[in-house]
Amino acid sequence: MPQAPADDLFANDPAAPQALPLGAQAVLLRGFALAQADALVQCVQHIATHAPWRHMQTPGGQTMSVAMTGCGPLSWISDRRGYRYAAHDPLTGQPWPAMPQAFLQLAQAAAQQAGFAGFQPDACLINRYAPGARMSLHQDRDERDMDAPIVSVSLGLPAMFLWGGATRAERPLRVPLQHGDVVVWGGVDRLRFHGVLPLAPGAHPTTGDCRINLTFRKAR
Ligand code: MD3
Ligand code: FE
Repeated sequence: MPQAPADDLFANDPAAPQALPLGAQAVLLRGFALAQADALVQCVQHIATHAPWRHMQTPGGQTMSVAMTGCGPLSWISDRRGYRYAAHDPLTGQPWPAMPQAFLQLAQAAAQQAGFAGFQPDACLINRYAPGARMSLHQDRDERDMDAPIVSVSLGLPAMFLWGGATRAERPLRVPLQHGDVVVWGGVDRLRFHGVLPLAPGAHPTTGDCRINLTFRKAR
């Protein structure tokens, strides 16, 4: 048997930690959530029984292709009146479901790993991409505390992420995101433009025919 070179020893080990810098204060933690992924998806399904998936309207009157729900004290909503964080789900009139311990622990562990100790998210927006769903280039600037990072967890089908610059004009890099990947970005990278290309169809053992993305934020 030919011997694998020493630097390839972990090439096929899904548990091998890999931190890929995307910017001065943005890092992709490949597979960071893999061990918890099934449990996270079960939590998402439970959350969606209380706060159903919905396609929000933009202030311009477009219907978003991504279905959303959320949990935590706050979650992000959009309608014809604008974007904002809200304590209640406008569909049910109820408070958002509580943030599961497993969500909070993972978000805090990832933030710490990326150099943002003490991250206390108060909002988790949950995005569901069916084939063809996309997110056009935007900045996340509805949070009051721009010093806190955002932690993103990718589950299920892979997606091509667009990692842009400080202005819309900068041509974005393409970053493939896979099941279990976690991205943390803050500081000087906090206001970068970003988006997601239309999801390709496929089948994933954990999520079936979709991609789910969790984003943890400090909104207030
Ligand atoms: C990866 N969501 O909800 S995750 C959003 O995949 C949002 O659903 C996207 O943008 C999603 O506001 C993106 C967050 C993210 C942001 C910047 C990145 C992931 C990144 C930069 C490089 C790689
Ligand atoms: Fe975003």
